[in-house]
Amino acid sequence: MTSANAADLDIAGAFHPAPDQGCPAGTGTLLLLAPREPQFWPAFTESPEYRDGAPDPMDRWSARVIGALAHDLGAKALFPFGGAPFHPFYSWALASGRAWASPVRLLVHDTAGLFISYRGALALPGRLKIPTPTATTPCKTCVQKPCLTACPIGALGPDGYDVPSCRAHIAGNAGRECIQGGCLTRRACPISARHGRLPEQSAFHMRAFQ
Ligand code: B12
Ligand code: SF4
Ligand code: SF4
Repeated sequence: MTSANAADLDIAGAFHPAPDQGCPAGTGTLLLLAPREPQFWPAFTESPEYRDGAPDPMDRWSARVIGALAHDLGAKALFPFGGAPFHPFYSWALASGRAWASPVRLLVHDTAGLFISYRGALALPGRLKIPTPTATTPCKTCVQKPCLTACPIGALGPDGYDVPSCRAHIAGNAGRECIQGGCLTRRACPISARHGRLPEQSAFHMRAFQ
């Protein structure tokens, strides 16, 4: 969709939701939007939201840009942030057929790998023709599965995510590598590594998470 691309976003997945999939009533098609890399970060850092120094610049950028797209397309904009109850983005990602649960539970996406992060979604009233996803989970053929061992403290592993341990680690000196370049587990995935996300963008998210 060229209007998404013009906004430095990509359609990272789409599906025709069933009534029980948490979409607004009457949704015919749900489009999941993610940063278009590598141009997203330079474009975002030029935006008024990044420059005004107020809190949550990326969420405010997403609300403005995706809100405008929704207005132009007669769609409803939905966001992964904004407080509980959250829209079920993880489940929507699985429904798109372009993202899967990785061995560490984080989503792994066909082109973004473990770096997948959605900025929002568009709920359209009509049933758009969408390509049938052809990819299968890359984890099947990833022999070494580096995501399972990359976290130096084992906070992300086969048993899921130990959030307090991760937060404690990145608060100290030993966690500087995670803070400055992004989560080592997410970076270890060969698909993430090919994706083109800039380390500055990961550092921005890690500071927000911290
Ligand atoms: C709460 C939340 C967190 C919490 C708690 C997460 C936890 N305990 O696992 C905290 C703040 C810790 C967190 C951290 C991060 N999160 Co978060 N988070 C969310 C959020 C806002 C809500 C999740 C939720 O409750 N949904 C409602 C439930 C009912 O719906 P559902 O998501 O479909 O439910 C499924 C999942 O919960 C899943 N599930 C169950 N157990 C686990 C455990 C893990 C580890 C995961 C990933 C999923 C998962 O199973 C459910 C059924 O399918 C979602 C966005 C969203 N709206 O969903 C992002 C989301 C899951 N997070 C995301 C991201 C990017 C992150 C960070 C990487 C942010 C960052 N630093 O850049 C960090 C991780 C830190 C790191 N090591 O890098 C992405 C997904 C990334 C991925 N590849 O999987 C999402 C989808 C947001 C987005 N913008 O795309 N997050
Ligand atoms: S490192 Fe391999 S096993 Fe882990 S998420 Fe990436 S492709 Fe899947
Ligand atoms: S951010 Fe660092 S400590 Fe936290 S899960 Fe990732 S690699 Fe482990």
